[in-house]
Amino acid sequence: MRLQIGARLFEGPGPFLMGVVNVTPDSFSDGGRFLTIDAALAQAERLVEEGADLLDLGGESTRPGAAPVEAGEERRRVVPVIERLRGRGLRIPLSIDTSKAEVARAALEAGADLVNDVTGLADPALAAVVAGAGAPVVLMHLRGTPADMASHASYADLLGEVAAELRRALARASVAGIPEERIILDPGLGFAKTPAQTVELLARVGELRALGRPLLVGPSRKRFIGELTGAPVGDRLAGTLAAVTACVLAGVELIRVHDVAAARQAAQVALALRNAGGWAGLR
Ligand code: HH2
Repeated sequence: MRLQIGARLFEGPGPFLMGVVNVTPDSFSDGGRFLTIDAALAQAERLVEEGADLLDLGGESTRPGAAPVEAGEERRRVVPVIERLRGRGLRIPLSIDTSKAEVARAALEAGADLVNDVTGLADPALAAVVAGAGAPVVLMHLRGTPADMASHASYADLLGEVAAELRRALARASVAGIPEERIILDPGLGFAKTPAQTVELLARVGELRALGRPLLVGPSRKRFIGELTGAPVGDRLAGTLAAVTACVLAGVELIRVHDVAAARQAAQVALALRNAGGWAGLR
């Protein structure tokens, strides 16, 4: 891959690690918000020390059935974190995980470099913000919304349909004036996919490299790992590392994880295995 994201040129096959910073408080009080901002800042700095290549900040949970968050509230959660990270001189590229145009605009103005949209630009207003800012963007595969996506997990040809729908997302971006060179594609593990479909998608994710764009994959702590192992969400690191290994062997360029240090170690070993195997065809 070759893509400028903020101050950094991401060049070569990677893998590059995107560290997850969730700014999603249970409390909506101001006190809760400040506590959350401090926690998010601490988490961001920890992930940078662990070797994250970029950070993904999110102010709304996309878990199935999660309560939707108003744009104003989402903005108030993430913008101060971006401002304070930039205020501390942190130069690591920052991604904003949002599907809302208003949140993306405010985050980009505050210093975010990349928009991570789990809906793959379903909203033309968000596409216009991305195009206007000249920002790179992650287009993830999703059907429906995070609230109702489970009812859309029906495929006759899983890989073929995901690839076709990602191509449609690329077309939406093109119509909005976003050049293809700025786009990263993501198959959306667990989004409108059953655990079994998620496993198939992960096993065959290398086939999506035919779409010609860098791939981002987010396996971290997801439900398919729980279904396979019985492990609760707080105890899925080992399963996550197996999935990280699969991503690296498949040539995935960007991997979204909560546990950066552990993922880096797994990725280093997997990369050595990939290189020893004479992997061909990496961009
Ligand atoms: N997964 C989650 C959120 N955002 N973005 C991309 N591009 N790809 C993903 O796989 C992805 C994503 C869900 O993970 P998490 O951040 O742990 O959960 P939540 O959305 O509940 O904060």
